[in-house]
Order: sequence, then structure tokens, then C-alpha cells
Amino acid sequence: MGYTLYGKAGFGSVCVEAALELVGADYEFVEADPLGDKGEQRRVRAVNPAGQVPALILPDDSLMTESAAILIWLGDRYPQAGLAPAFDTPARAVYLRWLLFCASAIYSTFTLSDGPERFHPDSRTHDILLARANQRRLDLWTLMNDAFDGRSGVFLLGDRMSLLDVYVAMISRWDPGRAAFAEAAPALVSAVEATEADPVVAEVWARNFRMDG
Ligand SMILES: N[C@@H](CCC(=O)N[C@@H](CS)C(=O)NCC(=O)O)C(=O)O
Repeated sequence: MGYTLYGKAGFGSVCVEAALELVGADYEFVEADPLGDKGEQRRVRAVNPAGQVPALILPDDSLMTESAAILIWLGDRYPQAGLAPAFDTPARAVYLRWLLFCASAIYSTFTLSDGPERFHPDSRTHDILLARANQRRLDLWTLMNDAFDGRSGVFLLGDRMSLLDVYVAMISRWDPGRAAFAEAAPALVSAVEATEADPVVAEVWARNFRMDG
């Protein structure tokens, strides 16, 4: 039996969809909109009590959530795909550090934009909250940029694409958008472009994003 991925086009499920394709796993995609109407939100919560996607049902029927954890798990589960550095390499620490940075520092800011009322009940504060979140994302991309500037190899960890590249390529398409990302993190652009040029990733991206930007 294969995997079941709950997600929505353009949402955080994109990186998991790409990872499943890249490792050649058998999976079913079930559309689930965490920002949809009440019924749709209830449906997401029935799968993931946090009410978020991605949610991945593993072949043993257990639930896995948290995009970075899922990527780490899939990368390790399918070592032959070469999408995660081996345990005993220096690149492993870099991979884990920045995957978790992207998840905990950058992706977490989207919990604000997906529901600013959860952070401040007065809707008059929301525009400024969203603007601050965008600025925070750019500051964090710059911080990451500085760590990878001058690296060797086109991808973040060298000459081979890893799931870290896939994760960054996905999140960098979200607000405040790819142009602002490129300005804040020019050294990351070549990795993102090379990742999106991978034929498997390109197919997943075409299903999930408008590719004119
Ligand atoms: N920590 C989670 C965050 C997932 C997340 O925020 N997903 C968004 C879609 S991209 C979502 O479901 N938002 C709805 C909500 O937060 O209520 C992960 O890394 O998977």
C-alpha cells in the first residue's frame, strides 16, 4: 500500500508531492483546503487535528505532519534517491539546520498570514501584521543567503539537489514573492532555479504554481 497526501495546490503539500515523485513512491493525492469553508476545515481537522496541510498517511496507516519532518523522513527512507546527505557527512548538519530554519523561522510566519485574527482580534491591525511578516521573511532569507553565499556547487549542498533545495524553492514562491526573495537572497536564486529545472520538480511545480514569475 502507498501513501496518501492531503494537500492543496500551491500550499505546503507541494514539497511533499515533489519528494514523493522524486523517490518514486506510490501515492494518492487528496485535495484538502485548510482555508476553505467550515465543512472543508472540519474535513482537514479530521485528518490532522492541527487543521493544516501537508498531512501524509504512511503505508502503515499512521499520520505524519510537519513538512520538514516529512521531508527528512522521506529522504532517509529512500536513500537510493540521493535527496538527503548521509548521516556521517558534514553536509548532514547543514541540511538539518537549514531545513529546520526554513520550517520554524520562515514557514511559521505563514501561520500569521493564514489567520491574522489568531494573533490580533482587531482587523485594523492585520495589514501591518502582514507587512511585518513579509519583512521578517525577507530578513530571514537574507540571513540564510549569507550562510550560503560563496558555496561550491549550484545547489545548496553542492552539485546534487537535496530536499532542502526543494523546500526553499517552494517557500520562496510564497509571499512576498519570488522577485522580493531574489533581491533579499541573490545567492539562493541559482539553487532555486536549478531545482525548478529538474524535470520531476518542474512537473509538480506546473501543477501547483503559475510559472510566469
Ligand atoms: N508546521 C506545519 C505548517 C503547515 C501550514 O501552516 N500549512 C498551511 C498551508 S501552506 C495551512 O494548513 N494553513 C492553515 C492554518 O494554519 O490554519 C508544516 O510545516 O507542515
